[in-house]
Amino acid sequence: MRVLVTGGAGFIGANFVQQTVRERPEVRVTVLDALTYAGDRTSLDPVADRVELVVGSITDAPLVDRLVGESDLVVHFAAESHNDNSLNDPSPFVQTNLVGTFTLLEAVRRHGVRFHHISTDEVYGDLPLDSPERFTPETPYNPSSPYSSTKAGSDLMVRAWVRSFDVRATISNCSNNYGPYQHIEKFIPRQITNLIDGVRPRLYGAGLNVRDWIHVEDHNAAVWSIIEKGTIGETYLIGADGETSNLEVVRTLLGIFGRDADDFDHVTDRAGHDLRYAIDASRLRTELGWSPSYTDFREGLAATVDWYREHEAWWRGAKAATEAKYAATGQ
Ligand code: NAD
Ligand code: TDX
Repeated sequence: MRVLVTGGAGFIGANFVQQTVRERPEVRVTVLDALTYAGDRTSLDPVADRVELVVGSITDAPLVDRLVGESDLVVHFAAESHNDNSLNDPSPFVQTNLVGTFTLLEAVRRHGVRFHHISTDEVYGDLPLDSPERFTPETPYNPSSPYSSTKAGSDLMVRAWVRSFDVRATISNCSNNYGPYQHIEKFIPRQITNLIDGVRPRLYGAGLNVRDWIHVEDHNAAVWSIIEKGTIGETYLIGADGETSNLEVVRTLLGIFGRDADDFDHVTDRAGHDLRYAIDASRLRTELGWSPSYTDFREGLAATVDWYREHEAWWRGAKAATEAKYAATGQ
């Protein structure tokens, strides 16, 4: 089986490629990645001899057409993925998330290739802090940020291409991922690398916003379940019942580093900051038989801290520029 993985040098994509090569010797992987600031070819080093990396953009129609034509399956991770960046400059989000997904859809339509689209729970907007409500596949779309609105648009295109052109596609909307190889602009690795540097973690606003954390390997195992057992045209929500406030995450990290529980700073809140995400993943669990392996968040976080301690060479080069960008917005 020949699989084209877009965004395979990014956080979730690189984990997907490594897991796939480890667990599925019958799969031949080609990665298409533009190597933006968020992509890193060294994230594929452990499997470099088993993977072909093509450096290019998913908006490059002739390149995409050729690579899709040589594949049996496309797994589409490539995106501009950071909400804060989308508030500073939405234009690359429109290009990659909307135009790039359109370019891929047209190619899979032409070649009749199976497509799996990776998306986010943020397309559903947010939930109140103090409610038992969770997102389901029937929750109406209501995105808040330029990032989530472009992801929502890309999901809707996939649905339309399934209905109008019989494209064989599935969609998954996952909650917040954590684990190795996550860019240090994101919440958890930013705080871990701050703590390694002896800098206090930074919480947006009061820190009461809730995210539904899932380990990246559990996300990717769910993606394979959907590819192998999912129904064409369906949307699957992926989550591991990991609801935790940002304040609790920071306090857990402080505990792992042996620091005082109040050793953090509150900084300027994010504009339009979504309050709470929570996923009802029962379709995935009951229909496809998936369940997460990482069920102890503190243990998963501690392993992630170890990974960043042991892989300083992987993240150190981006630290100063990432923090300079945050300093400019008071965060
Ligand atoms: P990331 O930013 O770490 O990686 C994105 C990758 O896409 C990078 O390697 C980058 O170089 C590549 N890329 C960007 N623009 C490209 C283009 N035009 N052409 C080709 N490659 C391009 O992102 P991530 O956190 O790994 O997210 C991967 C996917 O998962 C995204 O679609 C995101 O919306 C979705 N998602 C992420 C999370 C999360 O918590 N990180 C949760 C749910 C869904
Ligand atoms: O320094 C910080 N302090 C802080 O309090 C940063 C960087 C973030 N935060 C807060 C904002 C959010 O409430 O932490 C929470 C998580 O922030 P991010 O890591 O930026 O993630 P989020 O905005 O929730 O989006 C993530 O999950 C869904 C991914 O980046 C998206 O790609 C995915 O779709």
